[in-house]
Parts: sequence; structure tokens; C-alpha cells
Amino acid sequence: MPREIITIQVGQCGNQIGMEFWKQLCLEHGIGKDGLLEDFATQGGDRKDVFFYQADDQHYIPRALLVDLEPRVINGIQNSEYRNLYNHENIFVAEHGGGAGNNWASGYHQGEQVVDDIMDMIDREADGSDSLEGFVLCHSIAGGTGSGMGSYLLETLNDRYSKKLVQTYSVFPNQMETSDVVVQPYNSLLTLKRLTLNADCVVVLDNTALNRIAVERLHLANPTFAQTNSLVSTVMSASTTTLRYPGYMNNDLVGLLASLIPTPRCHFLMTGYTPLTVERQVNMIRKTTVLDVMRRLLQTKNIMVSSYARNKEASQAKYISILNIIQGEVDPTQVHESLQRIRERKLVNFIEWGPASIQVALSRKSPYVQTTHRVSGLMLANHTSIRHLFSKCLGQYEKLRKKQAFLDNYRKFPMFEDNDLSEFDESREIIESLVDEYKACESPDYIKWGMEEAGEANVAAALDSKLVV
Ligand SMILES: Nc1nc2c(ncn2[C@@H]2O[C@H](COP(=O)(O)OP(=O)(O)OP(=O)(O)O)[C@@H](O)[C@H]2O)c(=O)[nH]1
Ligand SMILES: [Mg+2]
Repeated sequence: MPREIITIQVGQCGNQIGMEFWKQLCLEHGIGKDGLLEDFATQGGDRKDVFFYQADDQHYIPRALLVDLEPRVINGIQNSEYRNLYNHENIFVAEHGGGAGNNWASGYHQGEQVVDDIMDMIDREADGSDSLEGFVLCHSIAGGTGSGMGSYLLETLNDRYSKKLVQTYSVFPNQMETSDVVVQPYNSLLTLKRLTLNADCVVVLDNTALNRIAVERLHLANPTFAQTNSLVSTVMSASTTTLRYPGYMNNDLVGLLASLIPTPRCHFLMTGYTPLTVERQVNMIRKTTVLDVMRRLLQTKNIMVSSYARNKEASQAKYISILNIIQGEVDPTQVHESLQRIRERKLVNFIEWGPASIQVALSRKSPYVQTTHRVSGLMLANHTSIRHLFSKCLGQYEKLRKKQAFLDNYRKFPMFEDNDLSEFDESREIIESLVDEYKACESPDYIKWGMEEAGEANVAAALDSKLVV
């Protein structure tokens, strides 16, 4: 029975990364740009129906909603070669077409106004699945639509589909670029609250790191979104291979996430991928082995989240969990040997309060996509150093807030009317507590964290709640 996943792409970034994801999925499953199966795609054994369904005329249609408050990006998709891929009933563009102007409050408010239309689409998709497993939201946290409207949708999904999983691919803004959205610290903070409270898992895609990787690893001088998005689509598709090419483990999202997220709040994942290639660089990869791949995945230069930790703090950072999805020609004994070598060399610093080790899922590869390397790997990791990214967001927020800068744009919307800025304060508290929890994870007695107030009698209950994903 398929465990279907519905993808909701919101705003410019959400739709652009979503489009790249679907292109990659089409290639891997031998589905043409118009949704028809290619003549050569006869191998079977893959599970297309997790992400696609078939129309009466055999077209494969993505289980996807395309949502934006301005028309440019979605018009682009509708004028592209992929225009017949999507279900047109699942496209929502606001009639006024004015977007949310980089304002979270505007996006959130507009989300509230159009939620019925969007939930109709979601309900229809959900009713069309046999055994819906959950939702994937693609968005950026820094603009207005993906962040604000995305936030409203996360709250609504949590309410309406409380038993379903909600995973997000969330793009964090480039901290090095001053030309990026000036109010991004406000938008990011308000979105982070929802990512903390209303999502089961957040895959953090950090534009700062994506850019750095494109410059340093792929030698691109000024990477465009199209180029960084090819890294994003690689990560997104690789992170779903075990769902799409079933093997002996991690065949559904809950299994995948349960192995990575031992405590509910600490559900923000970093990713790494190797080998990364662009066309002109293909010849540089001469040999890949499982050990090479697993070692490279642990190197910070390959990780798609920037760390802002100072030296001492960086040395205290620990892995809560690691799952490596390895694809290619792999002999399972190589996996054991590699794990042993990594352990002997003490290459990984794990938390002390849980049974932590590198988990490895061997996954099949698409027979229709040729690669020059024998083995490739994706690392999904829950690592405490992510707290420095959140601290950075908090610091930037404090700076703007102290200056009372740009708040009038927010006061125009009901949530912030009459100068009520409590939503900002509450969001700040939640993110501070998230940072504290990740910090507590670095200590051996994390299990006691947050239990002082709960009292002895509640210790067992609190423990239980921590262990449930
Ligand atoms: N990696 C990546 N980042 C993007 C892309 N498009 C936008 N961004 C980032 O997303 C943030 C801006 O958010 P957008 O997605 O453009 O905004 P929106 O959700 O459409 O909201 P409004 O346009 O304000 O209504 C900035 O941090 C951009 O750097 C993309 O295609 N790829
Ligand atoms: Mg936009």
C-alpha cells in the first residue's frame, strides 16, 4: 500500500525548488515532461505512487499544490515544457497578484483569507490517496508568502490533519548578502516558531551554505538560484529515495524520521551530499568507495548548513543522529568496515544520553539516470550546532527590534494591531527555548532538561513525551 505524500510549494522560492524537485523525480522515474511514461522506462520496481498518481489517460500527475500570491513564478512554470505535468486545479495564484511584499504579516493574513480554497485542494488530494502519510511544505522563511502564508498553512494542517506527518524543506536566507530582504529577521523568527511547533521535521536548506558550496566546491563565481537549486533538488530527491525505491528499511517517512528525531522539538536536520558534480567537472571524480563517501559526508565543507559557532562552542557540538543514504554499487560488508573505521578514528562526536550511531540505508538508484561515479551518499543529520544558526537569527532580530525598524509594516495587519507586538516576543521565547534545548542535548544529563518545573512525579510522563516522535 503506498504511503502517499502531498507536496505544497508556496511562494517564489517554494515553487522554484519544488519545480526542480519534480524535474528530478520525472528523470529518475522515466516520466516525460508531459507526465507520460517514456518508452524506455520499463524496469519497474520503483514506487511512483508515493509522489504521483495516474490520471485516466495514464498521465502521471504530481501530488502537488502550487501556491503563490504573485503570478510570475507559476506563470513561468505554466509556460514551460512542464506545463502539462501538474494538475491545473491545484494551482492557486492570488487574484490581486501583488504578493506579500516580503511581509510575513501580510502573507499570514492572506493565508487566513484564502485558506478555504487551499484546504479544498488539499482535501481533494488527501481523499484521492489510499493511505496518506503526510505533507511536505517547500518554502523560504525570509520573504512574505512562503514564510507567512506557509506559517498559516502549517498551523492549519496541524489542526486539520493532526495525525499526519508534516515535513518541510525550508530555505534560510543568505546571511552574507546585504541585498537580501531587510526584514528577513522578523519574517524568519515568526516562521521559526511554526517550524518548531507545527512541523514534525524541518530539512534546513541554508542559502549561505548552498552559496559557499557552489563557489568553493563547484567553482561557480556568482551562483544563480538555478545553480543552487540544483543542489537543493539533489538533496530533496536523495532524501526521498528510500520511499521511492523500497528496500528493507526506511520505506516510509515515519520510519525515516523516527530514526533521526528522538525528541520532538529537536527536529531540524542538516544535509550533506557527495560527490557533487557539475558537467565540466565530471572527470575530477576518479574513484568513490563507501568509506570515501561516508568520510566526506562528515566534512563541514560538504554540509549544507553554515555553522556560526566559535571554536569552543563548535568543539562541544554533537550529533544526535545520522542517517546516510548510500546509492550505487555497494557491497554491504564495505558498509560495516567503513563504520568500524569511522568509529576507530573517532570521527564522529555523538550525544551521550542515547544510543547513537551512524545508520546506513542502502538504496537503489534510478536505472534511467547515468552518473560517472559508482557510489554517492546523502547524509541527514540531527546536529546540535544547528542552534548557532537559530542564535544568529535571534541576534539579527534583536538588532532590528531594538531600533524599532520597519514595524509599521506589520502593525497594518490584525495580529499586530494596536501596537500589539506580543507575537514577536512569544516567537523569540520559543526560539530561545529551542536553542537552550539543543544546548542541553550536548550535556550527558539532557534527559533531566526541562523537568525541574515538572516535578518528580511527572518525570516519567515527560520522558515518555520526549521519546515519541
Ligand atoms: N535557494 C533559493 N532561495 C531562494 C529562491 N528564491 C528566493 N529565495 C530566497 O527566498 C527569500 C525570499 O523569499 P521568496 O520565496 O522570494 O518570497 P515569497 O515567499 O515569494 O514572498 P513575497 O514575494 O514576499 O510575497 C530570500 O532569502 C531569497 O534568497 C530560490 O529559487 N532558491
Ligand atoms: Mg514572491
